[in-house]
Amino acid sequence: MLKRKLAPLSRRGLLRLGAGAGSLLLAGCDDSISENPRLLDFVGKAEKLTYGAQRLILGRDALAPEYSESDIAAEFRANGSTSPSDAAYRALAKNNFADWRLEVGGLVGTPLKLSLADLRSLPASTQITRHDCVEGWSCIGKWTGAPLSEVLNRAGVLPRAKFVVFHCADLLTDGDPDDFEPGQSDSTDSGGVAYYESIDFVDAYHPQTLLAYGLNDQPLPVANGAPLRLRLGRQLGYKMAKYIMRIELVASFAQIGGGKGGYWEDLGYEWYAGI
Ligand SMILES: Nc1nc2c(c(=O)[nH]1)N[C@H]1C(S)=C(S)[C@@H](COP(=O)(O)O)O[C@H]1N2
Ligand SMILES: [Mo]
Repeated sequence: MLKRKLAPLSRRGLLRLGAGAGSLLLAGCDDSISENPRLLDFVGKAEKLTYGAQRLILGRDALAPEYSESDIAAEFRANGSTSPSDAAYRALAKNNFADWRLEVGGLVGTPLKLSLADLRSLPASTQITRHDCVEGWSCIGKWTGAPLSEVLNRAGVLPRAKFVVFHCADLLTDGDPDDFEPGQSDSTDSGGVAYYESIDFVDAYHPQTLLAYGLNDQPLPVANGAPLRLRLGRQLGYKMAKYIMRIELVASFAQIGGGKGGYWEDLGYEWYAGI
């Protein structure tokens, strides 16, 4: 069985990836970083500034580039969990997610339970954008979904809320997904910790932030997070939670998981992964 971890967070990989403010500032530096301690120090500081720098220089509300139909990858690469073994999830998938409900709760005026049909009846948005994984690969896909803002506005965000947390169906152990293998019985999930992620309201209300249920004009495949996954224009792939079961609005994520705001963050990755 092939199990993979995310590659260690590499500055050089990140620098090569994107067209974001951080990489514009540091363009051309990547080959010499490891040999030059002062430059390394500069890059380290610049990375810590990324959250603020992106906002000051481009504006964190700036749009990510959108592409044309001819740029779409023939097959969108899947990564991390691709077939959750969780028994409840498998039962929902077997029934084409007809019984799945997205719970929206926490610091909201009106907790919601939304079916896929409910989500599809909200104003839809389609975008062709590039997904950048911290491991150093990119893939362009066409995503369709409901802007997260549409759902948040219906739930009514309470003033104390600072973050939006996405709770997922898949379980992982030390970075290894507990993927379902053919021949395995449906109830043999071996446990682990559920994937989760969080964003702030700059990203939550960004117009390219979608709760996506469609990929390349088809229902979102299980490998890419069916029935619903987050799409962000301006952050790395690991922020884009797949297999979303519940959205929770919180004032702090100190009490959630390991307290760092996400599954990979709890293992040492940056909470803000701007591109
Ligand atoms: N629930 C969940 N979401 C996840 C992951 C995961 O393992 N579980 N992996 C993340 C990573 S590292 C990436 S690059 C993308 C991969 O999305 P894809 O499978 O559509 O390529 O999902 C992100 N969201
Ligand atoms: Mo990733």
